[in-house]
Amino acid sequence: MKTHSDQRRLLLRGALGAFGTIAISGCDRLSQAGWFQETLSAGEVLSRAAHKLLVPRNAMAQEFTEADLSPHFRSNGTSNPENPHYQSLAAHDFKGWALKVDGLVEHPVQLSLAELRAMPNRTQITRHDCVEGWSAIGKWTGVPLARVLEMVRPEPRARFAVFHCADPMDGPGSAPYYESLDMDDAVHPQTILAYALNDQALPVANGAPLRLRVERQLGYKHAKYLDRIELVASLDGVRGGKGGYWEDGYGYQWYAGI
Ligand SMILES: Nc1nc2c(c(=O)[nH]1)N[C@H]1C(S)=C(S)[C@@H](COP(=O)(O)O)O[C@H]1N2
Ligand SMILES: [Mo]
Repeated sequence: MKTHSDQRRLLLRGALGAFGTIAISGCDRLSQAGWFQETLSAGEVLSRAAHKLLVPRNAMAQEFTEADLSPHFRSNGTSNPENPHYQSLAAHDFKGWALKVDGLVEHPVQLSLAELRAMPNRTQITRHDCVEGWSAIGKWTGVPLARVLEMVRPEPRARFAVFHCADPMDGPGSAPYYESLDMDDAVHPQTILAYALNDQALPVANGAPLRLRVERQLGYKHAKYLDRIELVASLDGVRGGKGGYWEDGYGYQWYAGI
């Protein structure tokens, strides 16, 4: 009898075979097409296609119980943004802070923490997997991104949500962290803008006052210290064009499904 993971392996082999054939026969034409080289590498197209085939876009990430919680949810990457504006907001319990949501939307908004907390919320206990090789289980509470998108009414040509953060990555004044999702992942029920971790206000080390949780993707997709969500038609015009800080600078995969 085949186990679930055997079935997944067989499916994956089938998918790789099919895409492999297409990739090989179409290889020359593809490598001549400039857009192909500039947007996604062949490996990235393949892994995204295989991931979509194995995990339907509406599949839910596994959720856990309180008994599974990690005793301490560690911090990674920025743990305290080197940004004077952020520091003064933090010193006042983020009272003057607001999340901007704009770009290709009919109704741009700015939402305070109190407004976000008054919206419908979702709590989920999930496992965070960092590409550096550690995992932790945490309980997150926040507003489903889908609710915020309903409020701003994205234009039909909006295809990606870009998350702009408050932490400069190379010292004060440098370009801040950023990430992006396509609309399928943006409206997924477990994609939330979290303001609480383990029933406490989100700590600064984990992205206060608001951070993204996108549970079917790797840790670096979960943008902390959210400042602005911008809806765009294409990632080409955003910073390096690859959709995120690690993608632009270090060749990390944009989709990063787990
Ligand atoms: N703004 C911002 N978001 C970020 C990062 C960062 O450095 N800055 N690091 C990413 C990485 S690599 C991981 S693993 C998680 C870590 O989240 P944590 O600090 O809550 O553990 O945040 C992600 N989001
Ligand atoms: Mo990470």
